[in-house]
Amino acid sequence: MQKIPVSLWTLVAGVIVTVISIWLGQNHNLLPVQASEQAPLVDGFFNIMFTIAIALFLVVEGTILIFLVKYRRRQGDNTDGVPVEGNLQLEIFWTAIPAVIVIGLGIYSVDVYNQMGGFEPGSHPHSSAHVTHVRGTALAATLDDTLPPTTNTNIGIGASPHSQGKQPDLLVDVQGMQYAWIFNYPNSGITTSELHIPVGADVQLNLSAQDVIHSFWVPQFRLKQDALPGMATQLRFVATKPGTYPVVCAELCGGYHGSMRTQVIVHTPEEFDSWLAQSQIAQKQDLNSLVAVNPAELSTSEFLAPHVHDLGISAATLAQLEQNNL
Ligand SMILES: [Cu+2]
Repeated sequence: MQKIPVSLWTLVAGVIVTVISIWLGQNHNLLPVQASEQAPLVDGFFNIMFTIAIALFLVVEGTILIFLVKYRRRQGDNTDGVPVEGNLQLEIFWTAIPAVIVIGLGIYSVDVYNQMGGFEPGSHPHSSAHVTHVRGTALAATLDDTLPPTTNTNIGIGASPHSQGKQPDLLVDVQGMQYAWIFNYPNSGITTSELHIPVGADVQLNLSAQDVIHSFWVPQFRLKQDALPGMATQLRFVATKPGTYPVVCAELCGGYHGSMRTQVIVHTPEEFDSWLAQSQIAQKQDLNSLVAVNPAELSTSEFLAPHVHDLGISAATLAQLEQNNL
């Protein structure tokens, strides 16, 4: 049998490794659904890194396995192995390849970060707690009494290259504390424990922390931003898929850090408008009208009225029963 040249089987192995790596890099199902404009950028970067990692794994582990079999000690062979010492060309080769990969990934990551808005935090007027821009000069506005003092340092994810110079559609002040998130809508006066936003809207979160460092993380958005005591941070994004996604505190912040969770509800624009209207009414309502009812003061039919559906009888039957009992 004729021997297959090394160059040929190296080529075949290279093609197989490339095909497997590219396929797995695109079909790994390791990440949750993409629900923000930034998510595909992050995933594109992750997939490239994952593809490279699989290729390296296959080449290194595959070589080990082939060598284990091919160069195993045969029966009766008591000779020493071949003494090999240094190979300059090989060393240059295996230093140059990782260097090129790491520099390439570095440049790509900077581009992804720029596309996400990482280089433009703080380029826009904020809510009352932060800064106002007057003819190009940033003037510190008076701080809201209810918020901890914040500096004008702007850290986080700001406008993406295509939203630069534009006002966000929705501003939300987000406060982290041990062990909850509080969302305040400065333009409509609503305060909630869950974040509600409309799909497709350019949302800006102004984050602060009351006590220790917390981190606002929505895995489906592929976004994570620290909330720092005494220092303003921000997170600007566009949600692209209606749904309910978890908000997780991603910075160990104390004994109940693990329970510091809530959710972000991405509404259709119509749903969001009605939620906004309902919340405004609910939060303005006179609290006296919401006082609990003392059941002892109710008549039997009044007391049973909310339960007639579960009892499988109609209100009319109930009235009749009561008549009969009197
Ligand atoms: Cu926390």
